[in-house]
Amino acid sequence: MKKNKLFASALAAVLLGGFEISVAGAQTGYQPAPENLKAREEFQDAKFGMFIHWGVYSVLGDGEWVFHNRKLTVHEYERLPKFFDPEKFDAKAWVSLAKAAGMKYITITSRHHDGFAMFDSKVSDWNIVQRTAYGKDPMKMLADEAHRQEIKLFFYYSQLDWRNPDYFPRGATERDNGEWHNGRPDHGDWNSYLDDYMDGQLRELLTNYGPIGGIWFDGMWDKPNADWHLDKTYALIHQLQPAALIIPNHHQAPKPGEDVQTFERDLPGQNTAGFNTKDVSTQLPLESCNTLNESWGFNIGDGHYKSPEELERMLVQAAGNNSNLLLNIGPMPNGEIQEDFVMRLHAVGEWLSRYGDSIYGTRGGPLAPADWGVTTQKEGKVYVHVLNWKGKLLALPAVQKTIGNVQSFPDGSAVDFHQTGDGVVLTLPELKKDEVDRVVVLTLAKGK
Ligand code: FHN
Repeated sequence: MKKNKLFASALAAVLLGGFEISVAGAQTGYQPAPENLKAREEFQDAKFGMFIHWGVYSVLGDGEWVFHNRKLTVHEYERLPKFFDPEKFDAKAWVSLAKAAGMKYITITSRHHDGFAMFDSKVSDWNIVQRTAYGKDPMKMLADEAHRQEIKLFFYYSQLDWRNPDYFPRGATERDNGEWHNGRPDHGDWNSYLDDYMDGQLRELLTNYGPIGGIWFDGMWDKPNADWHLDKTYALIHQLQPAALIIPNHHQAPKPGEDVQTFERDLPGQNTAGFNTKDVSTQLPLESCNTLNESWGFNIGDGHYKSPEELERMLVQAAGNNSNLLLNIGPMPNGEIQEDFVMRLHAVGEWLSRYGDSIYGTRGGPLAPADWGVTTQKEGKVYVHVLNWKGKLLALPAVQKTIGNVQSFPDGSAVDFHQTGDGVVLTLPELKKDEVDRVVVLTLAKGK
């Protein structure tokens, strides 16, 4: 899509320009609190989350980068909130949909690059309560409902800001070869932007919404060489809610103070998108985010929906790469989630109701992902997810422990196998019609 090309080229410009991308001053000496370590484990167990991009940009049905892509001025963009009145927004329906899809957490844009707070902020009136006819705080409604339905809610927070004059000097997206001047003055107070505006809003998000899952940061890549005062911001978050996870989408190796490493439109380490790092943490939980169609924010012309089968495979691939999948939808400006998303999510939820045991609570399996598929593991079991193998016999590399028995999953029928020191040969169950993932579970003999 247009935005993605622009985004990729902005990043490529930074990379090709020979800059060493570095984020100065992360939270040095950070020791995660016990509740943070517990939250990391729970995060890994969760495996599947709902990503939601929703803001005043949704009104134009052209994605969340419309401010930038149409080269609008701040003055023009400021008219947009007047048209945002999501009278059909129903927090219960959104949370229930995530649960029906088998998703175990939700990450929503509390504000995107337009800087517009989708929550009741006292730091600035550039927020949903004060600038829209709607006048309510959907983040509060969602947080309350998420607590009621016992699902974790994370707030996406864009550090990049296309409206605030103090976001100065400007980053790569606005310089954009000098083609976009959105009318901001050529001066601003960067320190005040970070310490007063951004940290002020983060303090609100971490105090007014009950316990939250964490903060999902995005946008540092716009000014890769700036001092983002991460030391201060990360310490503030960990002090206000020690269990809250910091998940930065800066496309680099993790910095001290960060709790999860996330990858955009990519499996960990693969960098097919061209802007992710190939450095994969062996310490932190991993996450991979992707879109259900091709857009993040509501895009009225994007009908490129992934099928339930593709989504299920994406989730299996993520789990087999020891990662979560955070799957995005962009609700409509009236607050409804379009049926195209709803029915696909229900289908995935139905599949997970049968195959979930081979996904939830697992970690990446003992065998490296291969052309035929991936493995996951938990509690003395190895789940072999055969995604791409039509033959009857499948030869796997050696599994360190002795295998007690092998069963087809989830039906439990016995599967023939032959284990030697060199590997394991499985006689695979027949491929059923439309089966997306043939799962075979190896139960390891105790103590060997
Ligand atoms: O520019 C954003 C984009 O709009 C979207 O929010 C994605 C989600 O991972 N992150 C960006 C770029 O990395």
